[in-house]
Amino acid sequence: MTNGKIELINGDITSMQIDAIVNAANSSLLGGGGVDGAIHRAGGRAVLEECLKIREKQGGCKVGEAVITTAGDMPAKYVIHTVGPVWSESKSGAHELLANAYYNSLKIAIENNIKTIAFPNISTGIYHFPKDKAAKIAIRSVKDFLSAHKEIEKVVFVCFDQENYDIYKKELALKIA
Ligand code: AR6
Repeated sequence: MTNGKIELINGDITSMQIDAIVNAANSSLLGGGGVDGAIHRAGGRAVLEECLKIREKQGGCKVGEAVITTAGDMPAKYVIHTVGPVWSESKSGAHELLANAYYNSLKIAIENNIKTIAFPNISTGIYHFPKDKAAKIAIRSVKDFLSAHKEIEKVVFVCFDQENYDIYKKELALKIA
C-alpha cells in the first residue's frame, strides 16, 4: 500500500533491502527483546561493536534521540537506533518524545545521505504505547518531515502484527480521502 512517499507493509524489518532500518532500541544500546533483539541477532557482532563505540563516546542514546550504525549482516546499509518512550498515562511528554524519535531518526538519515528508510512501530511492544495513538504520531511526524525535507524518497512503515497493520492502513487511507 502506498500513499505518496509512504509505504505500508506487514513483515520482518530485518530482511528489508533499503538504505536504513530503524531500531526501537533502549538507552543502553546493548540490545534487548522485540525488534531490537531481532536486529542484533540478524545484524551480528558488527552492529553491537558500533553500539559499544557510541556508548564509549556519548554514554548511550537518550529517549527521543537517534544514533546510526552499520546494518552488519542484514541487507540494509544502516541501522538507525532510536529510543521511544515507555508509555505512561500519568506522565506527560510521551507523545512529544515519540514524535522526536521519528523526527531525529529522519534527521540523522538525511545527514547520512539516506534516501529510503523503514520504521517499526516504535514503543508499541514492550514499551506499551497505545497502538492507535502511536500510529497517529508516527504518520504525522513522518508527513511533517517529508513536506519540509525533499531528500527522503521513501518511508516504509513495517508492521509486525496484524493489529498495527490494520490501524496504519486505516490511518493512511483516511489521509488520502
Ligand atoms: N520486524 C518489525 N517489527 C517488529 C519485529 C521485527 N522483526 N519484531 C518486533 N516488532 P518492541 P518497544 C514490532 O517491543 O515497544 C526492547 O527490549 C513489535 O511487534 O520491539 O519500542 C528494547 O531493547 C512492535 O509493534 O519495542 C527496549 O528495551 C514494535 O516492533 C524495548 O524493547 C515495537 O516493539 C523497546 O520497546
